[in-house]
Amino acid sequence: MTKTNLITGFLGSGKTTTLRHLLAQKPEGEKWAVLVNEFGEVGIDGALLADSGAVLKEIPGGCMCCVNGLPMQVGLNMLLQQAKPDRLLIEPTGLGHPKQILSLLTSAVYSNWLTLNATLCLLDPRQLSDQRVIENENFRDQLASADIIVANKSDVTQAQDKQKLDEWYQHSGRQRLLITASQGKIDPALLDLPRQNRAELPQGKHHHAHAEKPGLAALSLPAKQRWRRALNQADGYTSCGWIFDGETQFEAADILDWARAVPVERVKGIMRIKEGTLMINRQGNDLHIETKPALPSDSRIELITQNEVQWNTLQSSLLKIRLS
Ligand SMILES: Nc1nc2c(ncn2[C@@H]2O[C@H](COP(=O)(O)OP(=O)(O)OP(=O)(O)O)[C@@H](O)[C@H]2O)c(=O)[nH]1
Ligand SMILES: [Mg+2]
Repeated sequence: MTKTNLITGFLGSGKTTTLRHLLAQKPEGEKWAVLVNEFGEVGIDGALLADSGAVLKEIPGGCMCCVNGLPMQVGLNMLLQQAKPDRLLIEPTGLGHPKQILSLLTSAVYSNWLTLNATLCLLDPRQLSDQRVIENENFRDQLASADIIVANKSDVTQAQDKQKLDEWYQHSGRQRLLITASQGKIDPALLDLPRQNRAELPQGKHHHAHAEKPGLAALSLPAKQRWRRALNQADGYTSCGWIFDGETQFEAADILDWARAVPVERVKGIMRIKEGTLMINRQGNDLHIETKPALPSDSRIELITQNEVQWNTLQSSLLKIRLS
């Protein structure tokens, strides 16, 4: 039986950061697996977790319960039966449907393969002051379905955010653990806490607002194609992502200016620059970058927003700043 945790949380709350921290503490000799599910088609988090030492499976292109159920089950079965990991950590998209995912994971199909432990929900307490976020049903469900709320980003949390968090916690009714963290640095022992929150889970199939699609592989480029774009839409959000071939390079300053200026809520990218790899991660106005000398095999960047955006205009400016 693989010990399994669902690590939920809204867009940009720090799920992947937390996974990276947890994976860095994996005991030697244990095999861990990660199933990472992204709203966008191009898949960025998988690349961020690629050198983490875990067996990795990606499900891009929408919430994992909405991406065609069968390939998802096949992927999960393969992961459990072939890799036989000691531990499985699942990151659904920040726009995912936690109740439906829990219902899937607790279904008979998996009962002989996994033990579902505590569900962790990452929360950026500042999101409690964002009307568009608190009205989002998925955000509310993520908090409601969690056993442990990780109030992350304590380094940037102000007194008023802390107050909102306390108010929310007091009114949240059900008993669940609340812990504070920065950079997702949580105690891995939390993963062994049992699942206690049995909040009403939906029975049967979730009604999907968009067409089911085959998932299970981050988008790639056909041979000889220099770049391509992929759009996805669900629950009032749109993602637009681009992939560029391994020959294409960008100037770090240009791509950062572009990423800062685009009128969207979330930007994630892994770009090929002259110096190596530039990783871009923007949530709202917070921009975080990392670089490493190794070159990525391609460049990929993804935007997620509730706004009406002229994708073609953004695309033209992105294509213009390519170096080759
Ligand atoms: N200041 C600050 N930034 C953080 C902290 N934790 C994560 N971040 C940053 O927040 C951004 C989003 O973090 P991710 O870990 O990618 O968030 P996520 O929940 O996986 O995002 P999605 O998968 O897109 O929903 C990144 O730029 C991180 O560097 C923190 O404790 N403090
Ligand atoms: Mg993530």
